[in-house]
Amino acid sequence: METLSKVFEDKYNKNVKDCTNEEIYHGLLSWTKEQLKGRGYQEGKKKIYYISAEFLIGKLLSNNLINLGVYDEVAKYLKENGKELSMIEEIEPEPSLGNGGLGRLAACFLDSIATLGLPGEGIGLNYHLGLFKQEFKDHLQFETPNPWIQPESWLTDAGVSYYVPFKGFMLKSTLYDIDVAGYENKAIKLRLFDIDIADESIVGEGISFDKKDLLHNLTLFLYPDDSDDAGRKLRIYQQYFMVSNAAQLILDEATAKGCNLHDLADYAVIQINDTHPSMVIPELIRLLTERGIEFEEACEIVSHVCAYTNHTILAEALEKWPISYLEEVVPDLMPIIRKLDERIKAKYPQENLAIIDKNDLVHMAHMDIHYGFSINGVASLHTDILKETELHQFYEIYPEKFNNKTNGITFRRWLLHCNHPLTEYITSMIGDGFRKDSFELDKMLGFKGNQDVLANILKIKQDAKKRCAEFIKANTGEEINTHSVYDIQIKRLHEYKRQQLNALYIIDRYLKIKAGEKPQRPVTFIFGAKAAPAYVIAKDIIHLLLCLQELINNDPEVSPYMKVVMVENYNVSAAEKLIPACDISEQISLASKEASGTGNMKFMLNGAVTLGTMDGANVEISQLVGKDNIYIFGESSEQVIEHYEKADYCSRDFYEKDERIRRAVDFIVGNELLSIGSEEHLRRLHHEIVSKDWFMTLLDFEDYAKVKDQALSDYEDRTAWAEKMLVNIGKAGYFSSDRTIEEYNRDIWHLTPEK
Ligand code: 26V
Repeated sequence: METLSKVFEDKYNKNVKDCTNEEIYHGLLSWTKEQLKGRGYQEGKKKIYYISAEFLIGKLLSNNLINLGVYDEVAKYLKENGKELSMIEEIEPEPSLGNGGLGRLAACFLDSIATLGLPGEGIGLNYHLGLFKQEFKDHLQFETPNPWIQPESWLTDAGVSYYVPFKGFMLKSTLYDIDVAGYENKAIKLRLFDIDIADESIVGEGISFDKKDLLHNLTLFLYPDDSDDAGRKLRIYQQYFMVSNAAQLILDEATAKGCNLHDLADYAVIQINDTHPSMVIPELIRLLTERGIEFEEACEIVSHVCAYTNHTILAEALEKWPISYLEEVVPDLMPIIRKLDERIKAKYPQENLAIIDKNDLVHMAHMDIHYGFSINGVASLHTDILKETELHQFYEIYPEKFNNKTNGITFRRWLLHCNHPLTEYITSMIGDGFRKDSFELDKMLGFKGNQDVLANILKIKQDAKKRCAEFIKANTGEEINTHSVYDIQIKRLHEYKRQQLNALYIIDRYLKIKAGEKPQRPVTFIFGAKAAPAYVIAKDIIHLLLCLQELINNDPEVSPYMKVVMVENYNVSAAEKLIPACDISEQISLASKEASGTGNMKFMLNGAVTLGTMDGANVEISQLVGKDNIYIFGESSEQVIEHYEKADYCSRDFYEKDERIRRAVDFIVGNELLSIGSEEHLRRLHHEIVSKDWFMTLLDFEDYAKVKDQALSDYEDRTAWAEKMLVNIGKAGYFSSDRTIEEYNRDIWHLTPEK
């Protein structure tokens, strides 16, 4: 720790004992950056370029210290000097470069690529204000900017820039790198492109800004509000800026290593993370032809370099851009996209295979599938649905391109970093081999029935719940009972994820308590979620949750038995505090709609039991843990898909026929909530549920309530419950992103790992 002491001497002319926490954070930041550089980077002839509009990396200090193998040493050194590393972690601002699962997955993948010693890099954009910061006022969500870049940060100017051609003007880029350390291995780089003249001062009220002022706004926000044309066009500007820079960088790096462009596939493989980077395909073809390669050969080369991952089957999330937009924003690409489309139409005249459809919409995913060599889904059920339903017509012509890569999470962040007590306990039981080989967690299963072990696991959970209660108090002001069951649903707010189903259960329970039915143990229902700024119903659901929080927590008759808390500005740092404390993990999407989910895996790894539908990776979790260690409810994906095909689901039938459902739904517009909340929001939500309910909440309500009651009653047998926790932890090894990345490399990338 001598070099670290010296940093404080040199930087502040002080002993670490006399430094403020801010000074220690900045000292640690520059010291850690040096350590990372000293490690060196994974190198190799062929590289994976993971291009993504989102990298939800979370705070980096602790994670870097863990991966560098110096966390304990640094913590001890600080402690000896009267400082607490956990307090210093609080100083770091969280980069908010993602929305949810897709961005967090990209971050977990970088950790695993580095850990496995694969040459690679992530490529994205350096959004100055990231995703918005969420604030609650009058039980409503408000959005404000989240500036996270400080003068000293994890970003390093790479000294690289390119010109990106738009219609009538060029934009010059600057590249910033963030080092991502492998666990006890070298680092790789996350490369974030930026414009030089991004100007935060153009942001007005909330997160409003002039969407047409591209010279100043291009890299300000992630996913600016796309409810209007200017917003949608801005997204295309951002996407093209990202992929044009990426393509130029990739060609430069390859040629520097001796590539003659004809053999590009020996130097580069590109993973297209959802369709946001899909324009990299025509852009690479454009650049290759500019550098003297014939169009036909350029298509062939690119088709051996690009692979596409699909992350959703929701129609509204599958990008289709009008030709007129692309003509306006990226005129150099449109002739290429037309040619790509004509080649396909000549061979496959069916309308549903076309890149450009009869309404002049460009289907980005179709371009990826025709001109990429691999297409994968993110959980086994999701890939089956792609093959059999959503993309069936493509599966018929390209069966060999389709493959599954079930998502995973990095155990460095989601166990070692966020849950030190559990990590230490597991290590004391089975050694530390699981840190490199996650399947070793399996050894935990040998302790089934061991009363001491089960008691210790319960104690660790109880301590985590105490720490979590402090976080909740600080975040929401609410006091929660640490002996209550912690039932947690944290994820983006979306109708298909069905936070509203959870809310209806809460209302039903409230009504029972009011009617004198007192439950045996209190439950705390914990939520965290951001709604897209233009997503009206999602914001109405937040309003309902916040009104329920106010009503229930302040009712002395009810609050001893249940509380509701909605964490403000849910993000990675909040997740790290909530997940270790969870008893029941809510994974209740309408079957077939959640491609995978990754929160489900984080909860399981930390000893929570899943309450979920047979959707996404829940299916694989249930196969692994067995039916005694998971709570499954609701209709199957086949049944749901059939309801959609036959259009035979009618929520009003359920509302009219079922008294219990009707009472819960009508409570949304009853006097209790109307006296707290806004009539407009509550009435709109009520109407949505009764007359639309696109995601079939009422269909699954009865079974959900029944199975949830069962879980709560089973919780009372503490030993039996601890055994469920043990099995969940022991079986979580499969969900390490190291396993996922090994599979990507084995089946798609074919890179040679460095030792
Ligand atoms: C995007 C949008 C944007 C426009 C408004 C509606 C909407 C709805 C959904 C999405 C999702 C985009 C893709 C995505 O984030 N998928 C998530 O990817 C995770 C990682 O694979 C996976 O675990 C989640 O199940 C999946 O939802």
